[in-house]
Amino acid sequence: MIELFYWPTPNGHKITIFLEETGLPYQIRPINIGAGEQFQPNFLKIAPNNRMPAMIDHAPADGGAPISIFESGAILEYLAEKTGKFLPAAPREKFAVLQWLYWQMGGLGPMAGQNHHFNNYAPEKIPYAIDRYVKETNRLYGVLDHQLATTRESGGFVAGALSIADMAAYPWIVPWKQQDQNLDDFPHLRRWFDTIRARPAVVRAYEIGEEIRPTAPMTEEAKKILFGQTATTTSRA
Ligand SMILES: N[C@@H](CCC(=O)N[C@@H](CS)C(=O)NCC(=O)O)C(=O)O
Repeated sequence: MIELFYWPTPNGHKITIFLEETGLPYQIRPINIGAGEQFQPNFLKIAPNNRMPAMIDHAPADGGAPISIFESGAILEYLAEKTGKFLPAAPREKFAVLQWLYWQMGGLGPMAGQNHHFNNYAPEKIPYAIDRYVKETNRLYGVLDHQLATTRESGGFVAGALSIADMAAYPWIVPWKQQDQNLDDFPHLRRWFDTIRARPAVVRAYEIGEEIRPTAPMTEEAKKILFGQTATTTSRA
């Protein structure tokens, strides 16, 4: 059984998509990041970066003690190896996937995240910051669109066949309007996006998110918890 510490955000959706795609049994432990639950001492023990998602595998393959993991990329890689799904074992094919997984972790996720912040949450509209992250998001969409054009004949997903690289990238394209992008400018990305969105496992993953998501918009209190954290925020928790 996988215990998943989760909140319905793009990084959270990555893992529920994987779990729904594979049918691996799991139980969600909601971590309400707007209420500061990411600072609970028990959570920090497994997720020292005070970010979700995180997970505990209570039945690891080696039969030993439970394994806990934080960082969505590491979780996807672990679960893919555990199940033998969505990450080929042969080095050539494996790294064709992993390079795009790390591209998402180091590029698309952080840049689109700053885009969301300055476009939607920052108390002042700072044109330079908005422009910088809207443009960088746009560049990354172009990179992905080009890659999807090149894999068209070999499966049509990021690395050819559907993989954890797709599951990492897709949730960060879902808010494309919020990111001030136009999916219709990227025909291959649009095709890929529509294909993934229609998958029953992806539909289920987002339904699960909707059941947990608060209906009210982010409160000022939640913004105080989420933005402006420093080193002392975690050490005081
Ligand atoms: N690189 C991390 C990022 C995780 C992350 O940023 N999670 C956000 C929600 S998407 C979070 O838990 N935020 C809580 C906070 O800012 O205190 C991953 O991919 O797992």
